[in-house]
Amino acid sequence: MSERLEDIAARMLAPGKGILAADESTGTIKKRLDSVGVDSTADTRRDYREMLFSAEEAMQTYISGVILYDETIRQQARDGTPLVDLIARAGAVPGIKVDKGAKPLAGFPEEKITEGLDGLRERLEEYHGLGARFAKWRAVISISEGLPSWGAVKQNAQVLARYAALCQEAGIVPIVEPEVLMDGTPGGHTIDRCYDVSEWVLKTVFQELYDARVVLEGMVLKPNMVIDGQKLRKASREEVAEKTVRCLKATVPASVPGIAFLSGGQSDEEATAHLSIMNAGHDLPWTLTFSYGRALQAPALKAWSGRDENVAAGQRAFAHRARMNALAARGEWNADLEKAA
Ligand code: 5MM
Repeated sequence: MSERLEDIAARMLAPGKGILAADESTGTIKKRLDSVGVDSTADTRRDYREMLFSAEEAMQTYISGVILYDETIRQQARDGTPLVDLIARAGAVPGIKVDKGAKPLAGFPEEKITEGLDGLRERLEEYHGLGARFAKWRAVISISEGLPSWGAVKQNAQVLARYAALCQEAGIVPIVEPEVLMDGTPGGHTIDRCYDVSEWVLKTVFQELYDARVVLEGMVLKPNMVIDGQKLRKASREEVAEKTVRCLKATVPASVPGIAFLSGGQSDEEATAHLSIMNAGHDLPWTLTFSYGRALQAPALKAWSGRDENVAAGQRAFAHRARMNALAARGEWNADLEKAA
């Protein structure tokens, strides 16, 4: 019998752990590898991800799940072990990105819609067979003068809901990721503008999830934090935490078991600090944790830089960031821990 969605979600939201987003598509991982002078090939992408997934301390102690890309879920470590098995052996849940990226939305210049619903039922069945027990779909909403439009918000929410319903049918927990981008507006936008758009998007998403009969107890939400544009950063860490919690309480039903944030381009330490303040200072109806890509991987990527002799250093850097974020998931992080390390 398949594991219940609620039980998979509980494993993904294990106390004091969080999710590693390692689902960069081929174009994005190329940019990441380029940044440390490594050619992006199937082998180097495998080596990099093998370095992360075989990091015992990080994976066993702080990571509850890993989001993979289609190529990675089919790859093997150098010794022939499927990468999915490395993840499962560490006690983490393997997951898969199933969207096919954000494409221009017809009729809505400058806005995007995430594609990938065609054939999704069959792909989910295959991914389940390959070991995935959760999936991820990212919708992208950009803020600028007069945008987003209602049409773009609504259509992205509808697609997220169709995806989530198909996942649950396949015994796969959907991570629902409506990302309001931090850097949409060229001149930057305020935190209050981010609040308004995030609230609107989340309200719409939960209405569509209800209409699509998605079981909220069997999903995980992956939202942005409520934060001002990167170039305009004025809000204090406390303000970001307070406004994010307020926005989520206004929009996310308590039957959702957990919320795992994206980092969205925040610095490693900012992403950790914000999460910790939210968990320390608030009474929350859901688990609040991380599902970071860049904010978990950046130091590890740099320390590794494509060299076999740096694998241990890369794994140490990954373990450090994972530990800091795991402490934040308990509300127990403080800046001195960074310095001490
Ligand atoms: C890991 O990056 C994911 C997207 O990759 P593509 O743009 O190549 O499809 C991304 O969806 C990621 O899972 C989330 O945005 C969280 O990552 P960050 O870096 O924002 O924490």
